Amino acid sequence: MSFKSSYLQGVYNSVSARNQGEPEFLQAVREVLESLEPVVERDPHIIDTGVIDRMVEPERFIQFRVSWVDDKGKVNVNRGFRAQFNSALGPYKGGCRFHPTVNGSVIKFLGFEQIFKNSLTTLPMGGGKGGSDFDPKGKSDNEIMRFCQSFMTELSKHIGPNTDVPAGDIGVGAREIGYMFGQYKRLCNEFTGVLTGKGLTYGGSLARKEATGFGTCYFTREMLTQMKNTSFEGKTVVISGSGNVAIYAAQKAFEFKSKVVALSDSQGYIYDKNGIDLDVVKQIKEVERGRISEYAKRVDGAVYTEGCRGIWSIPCDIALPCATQNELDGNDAKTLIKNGVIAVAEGANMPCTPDAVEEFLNAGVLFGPAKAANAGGVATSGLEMSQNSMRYSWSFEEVDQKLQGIMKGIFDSSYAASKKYGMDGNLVVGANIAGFNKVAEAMIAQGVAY
Ligand code: NDP
Ligand code: 2IT
Repeated sequence: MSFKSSYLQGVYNSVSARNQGEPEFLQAVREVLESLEPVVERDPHIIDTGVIDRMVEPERFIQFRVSWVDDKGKVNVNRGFRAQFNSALGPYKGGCRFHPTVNGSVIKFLGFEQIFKNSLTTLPMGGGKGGSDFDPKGKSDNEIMRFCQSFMTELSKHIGPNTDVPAGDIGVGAREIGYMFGQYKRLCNEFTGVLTGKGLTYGGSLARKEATGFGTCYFTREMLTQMKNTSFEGKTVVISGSGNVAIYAAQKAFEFKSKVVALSDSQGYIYDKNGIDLDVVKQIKEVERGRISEYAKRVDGAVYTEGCRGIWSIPCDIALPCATQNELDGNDAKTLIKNGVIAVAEGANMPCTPDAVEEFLNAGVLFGPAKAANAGGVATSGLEMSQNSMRYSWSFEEVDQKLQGIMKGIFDSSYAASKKYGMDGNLVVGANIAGFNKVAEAMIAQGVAY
């Protein structure tokens, strides 16, 4: 599809020429540029400021070797990345992903989306992302520790509490953050809030672990009440993934009196018509670091099916994709619509393909895009930074209250922007424009320096 604006077409052409072989990054850029059509139309002056041309190019992109020794004494080499995408609103902020599929394209798509997501939170955070193609699966604790230490040995040269503050993402949770924090402290001789998602004994924030999943449900609640005059109560919910985001989205969905009947991992999915028993899931995933297939062995009546995509064939009212990018395509969307889905919110980053998003919007399904719907995680990371700066910590309830306020604010500003720009109820366009406007204003105010 081509752009209406020849200027935006030119920006996209230049990004695709410069970033060949990077399909995820181009997908993320295309979606934002498409959303900016009404902005450029209304305010052509934005073209002369060059903000859009500048925004699609990372301020800095760091790639480095991470070598580490496994338990057998063998030397392994992985690749580490950090995309420091945009610092207009604050220090670069965004997670680190450890997964074998990580490459420059994946890190750039995530870093690019993070700019707008962080802007939507209203907290002072720029956008960044990092990670490695290291596969934590099947590694011993000591191997994880040695890898994290080697990764941080290089990363420490590029980050700092006022420069760039990484956090977790796929394959990076409290254990990995702990090892990275320890290594940063050792190298820099500084106990600072240089990472978020830290353990509660050394500067972590209460409710950070729960925040992304809870936030996705808070956002979905706003869509349901404000756009369809309904609620979670009595609804059937399907959630993909069974990691940090999926587990706490499921917990909040249960608290909101809906029934979560399915979860997945990269190999398959479980269906439990009685409603998933989250204590069993937490034991398997958080304590044993096992596979979701174990659930069906432990819970009567639960069924495990190989192949993660089949999860979208389960009839539901609300679908929350919380695993990974492009996990739900146009055909999956058609199946969900046929089965009567009323709301979809992206707990993961870019889990729905462009075809799927189009299907949902055309069918009038409420659709919460990732930048808005999963911003609760990074928002609470922002709250962790605030607490670290104050050398103080808030109670779980205080953090959760602030998170709820932020998620409602993100919904309100996205919905308002969708109306203002003539795309009433299209929260993809609304979130992109609301996020963009603040960053653009800050970049223009700061001049053309990079
Ligand atoms: P976790 O590592 O805790 O869990 C990831 C889950 O997704 C696992 O169930 C994993 O299954 C599954 N998964 C990973 N890769 C694939 C794949 N290629 N195909 C199918 N399933 C896959 O990560 P999180 O829960 O933290 O992250 C999930 C998503 O949410 C990601 O898109 C992340 O970017 C996004 N996100 C995370 C935030 C956070 O605070 N953690 C904040 C905002 C967004 P398996 O175990 O088999 O690999
Ligand atoms: O995608 C994301 O927003 C995250 N992985 C969380 C980033 C953060 O800094 O908490």
